[in-house]
Amino acid sequence: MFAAEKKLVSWHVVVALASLALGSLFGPFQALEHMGVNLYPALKSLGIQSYYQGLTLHGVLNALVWTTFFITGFLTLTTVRSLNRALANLTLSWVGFWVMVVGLVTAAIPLLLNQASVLYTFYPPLQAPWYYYLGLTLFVVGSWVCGWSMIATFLAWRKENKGVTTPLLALASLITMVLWQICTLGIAAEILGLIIPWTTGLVQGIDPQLARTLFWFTGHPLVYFWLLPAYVSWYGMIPKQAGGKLFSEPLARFSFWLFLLLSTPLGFHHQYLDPGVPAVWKFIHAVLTYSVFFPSMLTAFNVIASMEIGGRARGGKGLFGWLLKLPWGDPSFTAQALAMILFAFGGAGGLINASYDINLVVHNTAWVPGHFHLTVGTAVTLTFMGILYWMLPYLTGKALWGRKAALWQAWTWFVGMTIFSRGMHWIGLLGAPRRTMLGVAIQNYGSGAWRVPTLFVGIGGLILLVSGTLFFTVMIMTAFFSKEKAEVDMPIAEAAHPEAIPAWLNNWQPWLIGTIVLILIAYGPMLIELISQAQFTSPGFQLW
Ligand code: HAS
Repeated sequence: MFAAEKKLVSWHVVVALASLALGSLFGPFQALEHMGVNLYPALKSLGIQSYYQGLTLHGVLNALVWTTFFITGFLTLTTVRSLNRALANLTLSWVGFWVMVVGLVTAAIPLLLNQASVLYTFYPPLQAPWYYYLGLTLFVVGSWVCGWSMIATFLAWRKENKGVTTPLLALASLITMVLWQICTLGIAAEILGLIIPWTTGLVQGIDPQLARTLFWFTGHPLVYFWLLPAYVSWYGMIPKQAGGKLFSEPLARFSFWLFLLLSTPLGFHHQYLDPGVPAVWKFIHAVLTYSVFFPSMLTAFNVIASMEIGGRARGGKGLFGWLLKLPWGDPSFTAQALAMILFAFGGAGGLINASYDINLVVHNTAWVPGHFHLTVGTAVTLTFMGILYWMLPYLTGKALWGRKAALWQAWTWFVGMTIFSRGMHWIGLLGAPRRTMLGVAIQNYGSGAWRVPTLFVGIGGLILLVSGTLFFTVMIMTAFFSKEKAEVDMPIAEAAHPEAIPAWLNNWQPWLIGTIVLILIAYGPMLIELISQAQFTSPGFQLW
């Protein structure tokens, strides 16, 4: 069933994994550098000229490419499988895929030539060649097209199924893609309206404040574009994998709608220290940031309750006995459960970042990468790895090779990331800047207090290298060398209380209107002011 869609999604997975393989390779180099062992000079013969080129490749390939290719593939699969309907226009999905690939190749050339070492946030006035930004644009447009194909499929299904409630997996997947379509308008405006005219010489300068604001219009909801596919699995699949049922389906739907409503209008929490944004707007976005914390708390409650149902159905007794009965021998479940545990810490760190005054202590320090390695680096990436432990057999029809190795992989990622991010948070609190060669700083300034946390960073990075190697070994062995056949289906969870879903949780209109109105309120006046006062004066800089 869905053979054509499986082929399409397999190609998404191939590109995603190739990006993760190359991108994550730089992680241990960075971690070792922080520990005082700088191996970057040895990479020069391979064409990697500096720490910053490596860091840009690490950020772009992991945070942007691995995630987006995986997500567009995975959500296509969850949509068709849960609607039980083939894609309405398979060609459109292939077009989306190839536009993404062309965009990736176009952007990869200047990256590999060390012409675009502008880090993954590409803040002006750092400047890369215009075709780097063109590549990024094509990449995003390709992902839009993949989303349009999902929406077209949903509309065709809706015509054939009038009045039927949309299945949870499809609804959650579509909400995620719609969120993406809305939020990427920010970087589309930044790149097409400011950066490309500036890099092609049509205008002489750029306004960095306006560019940053447009970037974070997309940059914050981007993190929910990464997170929500993990939530699709935590709500829609993990209850079944745990042997139970989804505790509350209406609550799950409510959480996804809240993410659509609240993810975008809070980007100023990344700009608390930007002088060009008045304090009142920062305050409004701080309040909204605390409101987007709420659907994650609903998720924590609902997902843990669902796992408890599973643990008890498997014979677990007492207050916590059910925890031991969960399927800890299943690498797909274990990877995702461990991802959730570390997300609780990453989320708590997010609340610290979100606080206007405490942010002054952590902003632009190593604390921030400590935070996002627990969130996108673990909650998201380890969940996607866990998903692949059932999805690769589902796509290839081959049994997972090396279940034990996969289990070791999940645990080593958990342990490695715990140690690594502990070190990063710690050294950040000691004032170590992010995106900086700390080994050099330690040698020059001899800061003794940084010694132990940087050791944590290096050791954590090495454990993650072991984990990454195990992961790719399992993937390659399963795809190419597994002899055993396997009939695997997508694990779709049932609702524990299959009560009727209230109409307001199945209706796009009020949520879409609410989303647009809230964005206009939270961004409109400030964008008008920034645009009307824009100074296109800053030249481009190439500091590497
Ligand atoms: Fe963040 C910076 C605030 C979530 C990613 N964030 C970043 C950056 C990235 C990032 C990449 O307010 C750096 C950007 C850059 O390069 O400059 N973040 C938050 C807040 C949340 C949050 C309030 N972030 C995420 C997620 C990310 C992510 C998710 C990626 C996927 N973040 C900030 C702020 C900054 C920031 C500021 C700017 C800092 C600065 O100064 O630059 C919240 O959404 C978090 C809510 C989540 C929770 C956790 C709920 C727990 C769950 C699991 C429960 C299950 C359990 C398992 C415990 C409160 C759902 C039980 C297990 C069993 C076995 C039973």
